[in-house]
Amino acid sequence: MARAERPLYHGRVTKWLMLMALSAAACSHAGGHAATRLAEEEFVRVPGGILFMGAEDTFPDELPVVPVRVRPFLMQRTEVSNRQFSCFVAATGYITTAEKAPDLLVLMTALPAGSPQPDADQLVPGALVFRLGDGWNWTPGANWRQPRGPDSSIEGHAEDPVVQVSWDDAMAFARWAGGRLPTEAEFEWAARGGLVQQRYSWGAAQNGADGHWNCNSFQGDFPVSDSGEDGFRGLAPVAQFAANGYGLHDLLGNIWEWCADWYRHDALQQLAHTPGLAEDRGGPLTSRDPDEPGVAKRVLRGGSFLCHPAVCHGFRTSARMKSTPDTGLMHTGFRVVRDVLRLSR
Ligand SMILES: [Ca+2]
Repeated sequence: MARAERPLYHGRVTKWLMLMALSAAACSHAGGHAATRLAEEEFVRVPGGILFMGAEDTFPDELPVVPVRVRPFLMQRTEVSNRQFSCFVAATGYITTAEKAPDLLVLMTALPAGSPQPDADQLVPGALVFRLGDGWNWTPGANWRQPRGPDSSIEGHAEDPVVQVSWDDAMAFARWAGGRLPTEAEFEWAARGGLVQQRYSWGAAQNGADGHWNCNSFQGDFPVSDSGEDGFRGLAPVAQFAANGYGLHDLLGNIWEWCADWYRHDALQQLAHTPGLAEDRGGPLTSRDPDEPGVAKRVLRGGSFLCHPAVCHGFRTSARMKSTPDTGLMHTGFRVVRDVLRLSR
């Protein structure tokens, strides 16, 4: 299977700070400043256990299946929404990666040796936008407020997941919200929803007995036409599909979600060589992607509204994706986890 939706260029930047209109009122409904952060009710407790990570019948980077101990943690029920991200920006004045012009020196340092220098017209704020029939294109002016470019807006989409956010942006939000990004093992464990070695959060079959779709993915003729048989052409607001066994929505489908870990193609092989039972320690210490050697990438999980079962089939519990930490994409966001506080004896 080809990974047709994986873009080849690395997202970034913007110079316009336009503090937009999801107002302070939407952020202060529960009181003062502290209440603008994610409330406890946003989270569910995910129990610890032994995750059989990976799958035997798919991409090589999901091999081998390896047992990993995952500790209990708290996970946000849904993806971070535009409303929640707006509160963060209003409280902090944070400017996302896609809103800043790329620094040429930083960019060239991140690219493999010998890479050509980008044209000057590419060194402007922007991010990657997908259009049916046209694929992925670097789009100046695309950012979380204008996810499909300057002519788009999130007005009326407060409960859509925030997108066009880089790994760095996601980390900044998570710290502000008193949490962190999930490890890759935590994400997979959570996505499995208490089921063991099932392809999807809801079981082995992609669709329900009546043919209904269980998450927001892509139906139709990819990448030309999206028939929207699952009820959504493009992005869906959070929690439009049933929660999994842990009470978590949309870990599969809708958007790819950033994880804390560096991406390595052989991460599961490394875990398999661990003496005794492997513990989730937050992934590899370094990144390696044979598709683009020398480019450090973070893990993405969960698949998106652009995942077609016959193309990338990313909306599987074991499916792995990768991108550079500065990348913004219109199908990529995140959610926050928190540690379970344990009382010492
Ligand atoms: Ca869809």
